[in-house]
Amino acid sequence: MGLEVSNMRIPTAAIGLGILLLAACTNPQPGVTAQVKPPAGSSTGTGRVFITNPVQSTGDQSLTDQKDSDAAVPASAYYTVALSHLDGSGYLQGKWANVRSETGDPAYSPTNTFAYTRSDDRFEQVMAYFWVTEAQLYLQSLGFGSELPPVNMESQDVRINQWGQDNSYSWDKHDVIRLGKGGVDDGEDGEVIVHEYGHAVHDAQVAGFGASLEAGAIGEAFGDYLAVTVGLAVAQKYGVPVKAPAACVADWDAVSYTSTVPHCLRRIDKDKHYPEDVVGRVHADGEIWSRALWDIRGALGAYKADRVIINAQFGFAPDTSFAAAAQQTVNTAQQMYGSAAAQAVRAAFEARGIL
Ligand SMILES: [Ca+2]
Ligand SMILES: [Ca+2]
Ligand SMILES: [Ca+2]
Ligand SMILES: [Ca+2]
Ligand SMILES: [Zn+2]
Repeated sequence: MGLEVSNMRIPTAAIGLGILLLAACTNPQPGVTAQVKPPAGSSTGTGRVFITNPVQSTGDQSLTDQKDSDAAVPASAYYTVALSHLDGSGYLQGKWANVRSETGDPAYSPTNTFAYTRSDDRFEQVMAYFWVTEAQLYLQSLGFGSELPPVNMESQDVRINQWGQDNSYSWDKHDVIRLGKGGVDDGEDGEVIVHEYGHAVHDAQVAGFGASLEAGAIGEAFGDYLAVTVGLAVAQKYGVPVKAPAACVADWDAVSYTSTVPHCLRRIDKDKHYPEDVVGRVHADGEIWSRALWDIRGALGAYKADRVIINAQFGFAPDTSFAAAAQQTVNTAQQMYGSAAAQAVRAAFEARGIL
């Protein structure tokens, strides 16, 4: 199901105005608010979030949006977490994420305490800050930025806006993740946020990545895979149960669009095979590639698999084919972990008909 508008462009004037207005309302006058800012150097705080989303953590597939009402989601779906790497301004800006919203007030706390419920637009801002930061920290835990080259190791801009449809997308030309509010607000599902972060990762690794249908499908597939692998790592870190199939992507965002259970926007464990299951749409065709990534994870374990998968992406051409990208991934596995790992990666792509 293709619910993202990729390649969308916004009139530059509108962007400029939006940024001006945002700048006006999120940058307090020096001296006016200085006394209520967090103490200098206060980079940590707390936030209230979903992990990864309410359907996955409660196992209740009957949850629905109910027009963004607090009553639609039980209190047990909220988790209080540590927020890290804040810049001390009192806003949700920091070393790895820079969140601005075009709806509602910008979340601000002189004590870096950000506890909101879902009907408050500031809740999605906290979600965006938390999940983008966690995604970058996960990449760093794999060695990217130390032993391996950095991957999108910068304060990623995120914008939340009120567009009518479900239209989250990563706008590579301006390096900004946009989260829409169609159906369930996109920012209420950690897997939607990390999926978009996956596009930012590709954009950071290979300029202009996604210039062919198969490259576009790889982009969607990797976003789905990253959403799952980061989501599972964070759930484990905070002791949050996973009560939906692990391979189900965006369980909560999907409730507005799917009628069968479990609600999944897409899955990364489908049995699609190349080339007969190709339909010419990036999200659907991506399910061929993401299944291969899922199988690599099954064979090598999350840590090795994710290091290989992401490290290989540095060598993908912007308009790569499935076959070329698969071969690059096999070669990377060979380089990093030797023949047995390379053979396991090859087997995963062979099972999809890609190699
Ligand atoms: Ca909301
Ligand atoms: Ca970026
Ligand atoms: Ca949505
Ligand atoms: Ca999920
Ligand atoms: Zn996408």
